[in-house]
Amino acid sequence: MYKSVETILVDIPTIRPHKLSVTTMQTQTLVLVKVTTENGVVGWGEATTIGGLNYGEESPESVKANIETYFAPLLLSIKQPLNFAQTFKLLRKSINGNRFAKCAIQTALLDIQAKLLNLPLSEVLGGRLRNRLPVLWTLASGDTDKDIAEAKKMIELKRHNIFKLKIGSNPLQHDVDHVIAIKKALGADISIRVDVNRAWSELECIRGIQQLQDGGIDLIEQPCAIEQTEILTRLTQRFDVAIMADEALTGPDSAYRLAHQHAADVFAVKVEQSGGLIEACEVAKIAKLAGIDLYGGTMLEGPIGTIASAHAFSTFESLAFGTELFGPLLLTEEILKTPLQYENFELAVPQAAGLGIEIDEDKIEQLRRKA
Ligand code: MUC
Ligand code: MG
Repeated sequence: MYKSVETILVDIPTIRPHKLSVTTMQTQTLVLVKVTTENGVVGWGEATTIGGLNYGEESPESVKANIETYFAPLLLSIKQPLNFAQTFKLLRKSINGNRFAKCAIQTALLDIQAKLLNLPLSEVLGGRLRNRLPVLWTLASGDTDKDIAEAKKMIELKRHNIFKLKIGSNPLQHDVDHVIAIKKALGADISIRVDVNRAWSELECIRGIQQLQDGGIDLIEQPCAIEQTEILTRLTQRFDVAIMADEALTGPDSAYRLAHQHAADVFAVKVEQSGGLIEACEVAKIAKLAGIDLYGGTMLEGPIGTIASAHAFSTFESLAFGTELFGPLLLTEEILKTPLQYENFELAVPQAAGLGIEIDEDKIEQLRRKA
């Protein structure tokens, strides 16, 4: 039985402006959830989003309000012993939508469950297949020369050797020229992908993707609006370069529909967009059955959501396009006692029980939003 559920907002400046088609981030607001059982076992989860309501349907403030008003009283009202599956069935029955909040609560409950079993969280999700995950870096300063310098530094540091470029906020040809210039500067061995974050019409997609394919770009992420899945299908059929669904993928139901429509070559699996770690694993299973490749996505979470995602992605049979689990590296502050381990272009998935991380609660206390 649960004793308390706490939702904490933590505003942390980013290391540089992060420019997406939907917003420019200077700060990230981490939405952290701490669940404590009556026996004193603590589980953590995260429901971070990007740019308030610029990216998704839940804002940090709405997640906090909904957890405090609906999720917490429901969890605290449970008086008979329920296992994780029964508890989550109750939550699903009582609360519609709220995928990010559900993911945070589910992560915290699974963290508790895995700690009680003395197993890493990945084992509770079906079992890990890899201990390390490749991690790309997003170049999003908005300046071609700065992006090239940043990429070269990352390669030298052995931090990242695959790059995703955020485009869609400038006129199409400006963006395409920017991408091709970076690809030329970094050379044939470095994989370059783009994320348009829904900015293009179908005609713009055709014009832009043709040039990007000819320029040796490897992956085109969410070029058109969420609802325009027929356009995604036509682009997937038309081009050889891989087309990836990101925002259009909102959990297992949409994964099933997109797979049925052949609307993507690759799925960007995100634990929060999926509505939980278990649902993210279901999305991966649907992709596998449909012959769709996988990529491990991020909502630019801090270390809690990032490592929860890593536990889920470590169970995927194939992860053909790697991951973008670099969220904590975009932040100027550390909230773990021991930072996540990034080396040799990879992130290590912890071996300790639960999420396998130690939260620095004093640091969170210092940084938390007070009002
Ligand atoms: C997105 O749409 O993929 C992930 C990496 C990044 O730079 O932005 C996010 C959101
Ligand atoms: Mg994306």
